[in-house]
Amino acid sequence: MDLEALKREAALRAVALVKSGDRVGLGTGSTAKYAIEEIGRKLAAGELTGVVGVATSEASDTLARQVGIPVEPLDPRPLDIAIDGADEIAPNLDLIKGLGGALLREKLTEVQARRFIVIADHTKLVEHIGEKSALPIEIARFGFLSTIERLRAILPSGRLRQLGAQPYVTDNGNYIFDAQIPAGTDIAALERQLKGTLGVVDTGLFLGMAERAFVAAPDGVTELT
Ligand code: ABF
Repeated sequence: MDLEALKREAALRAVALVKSGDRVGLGTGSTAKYAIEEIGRKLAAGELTGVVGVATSEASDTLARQVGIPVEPLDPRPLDIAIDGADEIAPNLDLIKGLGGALLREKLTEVQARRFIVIADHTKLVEHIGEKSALPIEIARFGFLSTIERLRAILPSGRLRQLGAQPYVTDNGNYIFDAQIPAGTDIAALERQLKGTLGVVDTGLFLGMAERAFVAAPDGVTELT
C-alpha cells in the first residue's frame, strides 16, 4: 500500500468523527487534503449537513471551496473539531508541524478546537520530538537577520527557509527559520525560550494540543490517545 493510500485511510477515520452542524478546522498539507475532500464528498452525498470550515491556509481555503465546504474566517467561538497532519508525532502526542509553512494559522485554529485530531502515515511517528524533522519557527520579516542571530544562539544549526533564490514567505507575510533540535533537549523549555525570543511569531511545536491521532501503516490504522 502506498503512502498516499495510507494518508487517505487516516483522514477518513478522522472525518468519521465530524458531525452535522460542526464548525471544523481544516488542516493543511497532503494528508489534510484527503480530509477536506472527504468532508466535501459527505456534504455532497447528504451524509453530513451544515458543516462549516475554518481553513488553516490559503491553499486549504481554496480546496475547501472547490469541494463545496462553506468557509468562514476564524473568530473567537470554539471549533467543534480540527483535523490536520503533522511532521512528527511523539508517543505523548506532542507534535512538530509547519514544514508545509502554515504553522501559525494551524496553531491559532487548532488551539480553539474542542477536539484536535492528527492524521498521518506511520513515517511521522518518532520516539522523541526532533528525531527526524527540523523545527520550523515563523519569524517577522522586519529585522529578521537580528532575529536569526538570536535564534542561532539557541539552535545553532538553523537556516532561513528559501524558495529558490528568495526567502520563503508564509501566508502571513513572515519568514521561516528551520532548525534541528539537539538530542536530549527539554522540549517544553525550548518552546518557552523560543516564544520569549524577540522577532519569533510562533513555533511548530504543538505541545499538549492533540486529543488523538490516527496513524496509518500497511497493517492498519492505529489510534493514539
Ligand atoms: C501540515 O502539513 C503541517 O503542519 C505539516 O507541516 C504538514 C504535514 O504535511 P503532510 O501531511 O503533507 O505530510 O499539517
